[in-house]
Amino acid sequence: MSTQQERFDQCIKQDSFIEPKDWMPDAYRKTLIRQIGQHGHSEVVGMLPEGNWITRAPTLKRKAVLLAKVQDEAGHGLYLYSAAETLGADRDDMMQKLIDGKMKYSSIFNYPTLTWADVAAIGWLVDGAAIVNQVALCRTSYGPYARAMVRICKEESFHQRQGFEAMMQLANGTEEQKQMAQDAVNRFWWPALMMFGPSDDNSPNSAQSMFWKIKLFSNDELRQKFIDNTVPQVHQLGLTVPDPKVKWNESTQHYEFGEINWDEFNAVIAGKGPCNQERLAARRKAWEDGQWVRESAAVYAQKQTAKVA
Ligand code: FAQ
Repeated sequence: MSTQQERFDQCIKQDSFIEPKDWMPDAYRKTLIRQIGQHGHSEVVGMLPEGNWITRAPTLKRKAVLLAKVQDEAGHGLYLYSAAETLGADRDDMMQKLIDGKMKYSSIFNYPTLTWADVAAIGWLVDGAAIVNQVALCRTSYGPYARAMVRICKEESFHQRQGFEAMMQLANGTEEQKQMAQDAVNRFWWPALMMFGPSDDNSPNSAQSMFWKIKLFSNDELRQKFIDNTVPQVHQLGLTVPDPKVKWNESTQHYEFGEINWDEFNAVIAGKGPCNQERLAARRKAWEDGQWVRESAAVYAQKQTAKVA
């Protein structure tokens, strides 16, 4: 075994961070670019379902909060693309792969936001699920990814609270508002559980990613943690979980739950979800419309560099 490989293995064993200039196996680099790139794309595509409601938010306060949240997601995308660049990834190439459907983004953003309650449900459930996954990633083995996660988690935590608070208002409102809240939970509950990825026995990347400590917990472990956190919150809101099998198990100290529809998950990640085409068309348009901005920025940067020289 090469000295470089030994040093890398030692670093992973001792829970030290791998930094951009450190030697790393090609497959480790490739796995990180895949995961961080997909994560960045999820943040950016994730702006679309909620962005859909900015002009229709019910009050000025809700509009201001939603604008701030959507801007935060754009910022998260930028930190993550920057982290991927430290591994040698090219941002334009990642964008091209996204709009060509060659790079994934989170399945959850292929569902529509039909009512205002869906925006509340995304803040509460989707950001809630993202936090469970991302708190663990604050200790992932690649330094720039772990550090990006610390800031992202702080912001996601505000997102989750505003979503819960918006949901609470609906759940305690008129009968119609409560119905709207329940309908949003019914539609977003299962897709939120799918965010954690396939079950452990069907997750091809998990074993290697856990060996390298890119992932510190398995997909099923994190999903269970989310369910344990969230079922009591649903009850606190006076709503119901759309799963008749949800039941507290005293001996395991966890909630039991029903079977996830993996056919639906597989269809969504294969591009056949309700909004896949719409999401990619929106990103493609934004990328094309922004071309002149990128070109102008590059010319400006060149001129500034020439001035300094
Ligand atoms: N959607 O072997 P595994 C957010 C793919 S951020 C789509 O288990 P892995 C913030 C997976 O890529 C949400 N594809 O894979 C926000 C792989 O395909 P590949 C995003 C999925 O990587 C809130 C294949 O299935 N968070 O929401 C999904 O070890 C509100 C086999 O799966 C992250 O990306 C899925 N749900 O584990 C923004 C967190 N699940 O690449 C706006 C970082 C799996 O081999 C508004 N990522 N796949 O072709 C991770 O932790 C991991 O990548 C997992 C998947 C856990 C997502």
